[in-house]
Amino acid sequence: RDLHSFPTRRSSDLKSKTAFDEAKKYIPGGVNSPVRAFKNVGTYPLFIERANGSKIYDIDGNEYIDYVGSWGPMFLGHCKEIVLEAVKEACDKGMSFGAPCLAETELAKRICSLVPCVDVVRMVNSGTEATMSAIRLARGYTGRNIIIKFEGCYHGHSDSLLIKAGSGAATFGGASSAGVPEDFAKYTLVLPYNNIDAIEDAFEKMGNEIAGVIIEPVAGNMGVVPPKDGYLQKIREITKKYGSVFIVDEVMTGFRLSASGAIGRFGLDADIVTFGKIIGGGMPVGAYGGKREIMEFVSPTGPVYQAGTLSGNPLAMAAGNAQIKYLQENPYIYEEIEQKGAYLEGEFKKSAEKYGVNVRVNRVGSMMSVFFTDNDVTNFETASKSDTEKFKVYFNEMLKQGIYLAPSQFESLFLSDAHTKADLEKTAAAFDKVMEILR
Ligand code: KE4
Repeated sequence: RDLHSFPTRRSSDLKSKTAFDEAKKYIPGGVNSPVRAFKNVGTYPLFIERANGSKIYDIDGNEYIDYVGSWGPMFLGHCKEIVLEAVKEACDKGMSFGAPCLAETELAKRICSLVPCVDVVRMVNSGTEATMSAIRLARGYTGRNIIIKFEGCYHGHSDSLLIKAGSGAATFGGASSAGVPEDFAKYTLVLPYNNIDAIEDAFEKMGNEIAGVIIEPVAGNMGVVPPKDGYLQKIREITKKYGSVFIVDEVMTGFRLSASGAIGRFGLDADIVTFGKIIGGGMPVGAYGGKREIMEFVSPTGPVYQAGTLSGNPLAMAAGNAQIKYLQENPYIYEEIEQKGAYLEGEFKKSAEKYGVNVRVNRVGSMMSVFFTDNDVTNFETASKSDTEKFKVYFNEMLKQGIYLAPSQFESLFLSDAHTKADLEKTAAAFDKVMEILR
């Protein structure tokens, strides 16, 4: 089948096309974050008018079941009453003070009470700020420069983390973005995910120069790739042995993969944990926290500077507190969402099998990806062997059936508490049709 010939759009969302042309006159690429431009799926994006529960509605009034959920934050679904009420109430008292407020302490206490290895936590405004600060803290605390990250993991767009893998496993790579001085790359070592030998080699070679290791405990930015059994625990062991800081990036997985995130799901110990997305309930919030003796190196108690005008602002804290509090009071959500994920995974696998389409479905809890490949996907190298032309057809055919997925093979589908059985059945039926097309 010539997959290139598939029409990528239906005619019922032309207002979005016009809106996109207009946006491109004033915003780079017409978007405020690149992945939203739908470049990877060969078409123009939908402009969203509103959302509610598991649904989003474009400016043409079309309804979609939303599996992006603002890339993770909308874990309780859109317009969750308890979150909206909290934000409206906070609004009436003032949007931002630039001074301490009780809501900051409340959210910090919630995070510390839920994540065992977090004694102290600092609020920032995005996941990027959280990981950028965590890296600076690891360097300031250890007095070392080298950071290890993993190929296919994304931790936001700070210079030290926009680095691509080198040719050999333990060789330094180069910048993965223009504008990052090559000199920066020499302090970031990029290793293959799920490869413990590569870590051991790197630490044998330069362990005493390594400030820290940062990892997605379940990768969500190369598509979903779970850690191999014992892999994360091994990294914990090695970093402890060499006095390096172990940074677990839970911006995506935090409070999603369990009431205590991946840390709780895997019984992990980390020195620093970064957060974002769900802790903001849809408002711009990031955070980094960890062991007291490390966190006290952060200004004003220590020499590592970090600051932010709107960090911990009362509106964002109101949204974050409302969402996290609701999760604390309704732990059944985690079992339920596990079952929703298992159902969808099962239905997808059944349909692919029925039509003989080679896919791998990787899932951890409410995070899932469909890779169009016939090899197991355990790292970036195997993920990048997927057939992105087939993904493009999958994405656009699902969209035509009212299913809104992340517009890239290298992203995750996100289930929320708001997705109903009917939503999942409709999604499974839509996927079945796509498999028939792709057989
Ligand atoms: P933000 O700066 O986008 O809030 O967070 C950066 C970040 C850090 N760590 C992890 C594990 C992340 O997944 C992210 C951001 N995730 C992407 C989705 N793959 C955000 C979507 C986008 O870039 O528009």
